[in-house]
Amino acid sequence: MLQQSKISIFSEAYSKDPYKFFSYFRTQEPVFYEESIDCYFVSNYEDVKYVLENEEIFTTKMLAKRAQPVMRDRVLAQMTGKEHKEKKKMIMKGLTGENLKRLLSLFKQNAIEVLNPYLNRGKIDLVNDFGKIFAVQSTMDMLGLDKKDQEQIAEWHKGIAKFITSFNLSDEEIEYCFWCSEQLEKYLLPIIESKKDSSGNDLISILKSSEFNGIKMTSQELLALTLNILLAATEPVDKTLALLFYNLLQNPKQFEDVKNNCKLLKNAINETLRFKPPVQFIPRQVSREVTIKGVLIPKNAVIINMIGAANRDPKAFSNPDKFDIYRSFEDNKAFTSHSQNLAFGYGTHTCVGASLALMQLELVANIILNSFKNIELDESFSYEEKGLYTRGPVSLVLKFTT
Ligand code: 2IO
Repeated sequence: MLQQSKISIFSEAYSKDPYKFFSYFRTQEPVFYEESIDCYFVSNYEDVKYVLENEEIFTTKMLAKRAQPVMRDRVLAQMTGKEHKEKKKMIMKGLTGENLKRLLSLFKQNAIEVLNPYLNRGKIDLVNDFGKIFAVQSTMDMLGLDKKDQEQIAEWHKGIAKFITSFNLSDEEIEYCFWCSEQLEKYLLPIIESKKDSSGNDLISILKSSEFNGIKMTSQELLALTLNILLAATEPVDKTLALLFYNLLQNPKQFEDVKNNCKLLKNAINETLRFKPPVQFIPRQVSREVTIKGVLIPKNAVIINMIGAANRDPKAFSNPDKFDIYRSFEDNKAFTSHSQNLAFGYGTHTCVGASLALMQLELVANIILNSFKNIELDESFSYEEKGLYTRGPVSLVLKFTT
């Protein structure tokens, strides 16, 4: 049996600050086995990239267990070949051209509406007063759902996110996640069924009116893709936004530069995603025995790519533990499937929403920078991050003038 790592990713120390263990993992235990969850962890940039690039050896088959039970059918990342290509195109249709314009104007409305009541208070928690609410509202607009149900959707979304982004859940917790997934199914199926073909430009309507191999998707398939988008478009938003502002506040010179030149926001967002990726783990399953850094990984084993650690690898980024928005000029493929920064993955299964995420974050950051002046962390606030699989600030209380 393989030796367990000397440091447990389930320890309190790791959960408090995973970043301080990354260099140890990369150099001392570049591939380690975690027995309690029967997974191999990979942390070097070159290895993570190699895994993500080779989809024949490193498949997404483990999603049948890790995602499908709460997604109710296959998600996009489980698909391969022509099916994956075509269905990805269908989703992209809802996120580009005229549909993109419409989405960005809806995002803008949502952002302004949620921020407005805080303007004369001079204080806002960017995570809990803004980010989480904005994320759910914007995703619901994308899917063409009625925002009157946003609190309900937010609650059920938490349950499915918990299932996919946790290890070692208790039976009761799993039952609760399944319950959330069932509630979402009960809520969404009638909506999916009632949407008329080619009547709308929301994602559910677009997917419903599309065909693959001349055949329409079943309601169950549409449900899974809807839940996939609900999760992927909601979960990382508040985290990335709060990390962006926190990183900039910690680096006043760079913050000044961004305020004086909003074109630098793209770099700041890319660097935020490199420095502290909100999605820390990307799993894969090996289709045959393979050896990485001398460690034999048996057929069918599950590998967890440590994105945070790979993005801090000095072999890929100079001075990696420094937040530096100017390094992003070197990443000329940022927000594409061949980005240097691995926060959105790499290759075939790179996040479909990457470029939309960039535009959404730019839009929100611009609104905040234009409406809030003299932004500072509130004195009473103490910074804390939470999460192993997805990770971000618990809250971010900002003081400002208008
Ligand atoms: C169901 C984990 C927030 C995705 C999964 C296969 C989701 C898939 C991801 C990201 C982010 C979420 N995996 N988005 O890592 O669609």
